[in-house]
Amino acid sequence: MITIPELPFTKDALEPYISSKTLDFHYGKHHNAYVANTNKLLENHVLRDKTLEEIIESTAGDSSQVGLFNNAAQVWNHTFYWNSIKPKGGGKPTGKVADRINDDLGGYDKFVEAFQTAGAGQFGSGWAWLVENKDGKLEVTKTANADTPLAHGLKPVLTMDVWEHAYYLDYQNRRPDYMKGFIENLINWDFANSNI
Ligand code: MN3
Repeated sequence: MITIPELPFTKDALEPYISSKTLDFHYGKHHNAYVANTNKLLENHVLRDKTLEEIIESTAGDSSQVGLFNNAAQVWNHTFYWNSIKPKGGGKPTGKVADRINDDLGGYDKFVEAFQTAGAGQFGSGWAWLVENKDGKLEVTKTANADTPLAHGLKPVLTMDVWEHAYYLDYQNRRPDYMKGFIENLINWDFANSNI
């Protein structure tokens, strides 16, 4: 049985960058539906007692388990996304993630450029990520639809949802404006630091 974690902030805490109305739908409807669908697909399933991470890793790349993978990965990605943001976040990082961004990505401005390019360049639905790659270096990447770095042996550090449901009520088609608000005002660098 998979459960939906509580949001780590109140629904109006991210305004004006993400509205409470968006969170009503994004958390209350979309994330919730992925949880309900995952539980339905797990009924009588051999993986029903496994953790969410184990379910994702076991079903990745298995064409007979696409529905379970997609829903389980979306549950995980969304929980990671809520933790990736906070009220009065964003701007330049501090701590070890700042040092690692300097060493591995060439500095904060390069990170912003790469993260924006990943988010804008994801055609259709998907996610932009800061991950730690197999060589232990930070890297910016993107995934399509429900796909997640967990399925590729990469360690997620931070994510930005670029599905239209993440921003359409607030920004309509202006994905770059949503990304700007996200990067400058919402990124939870404390969470990123806790992941490396
Ligand atoms: Mn979403």
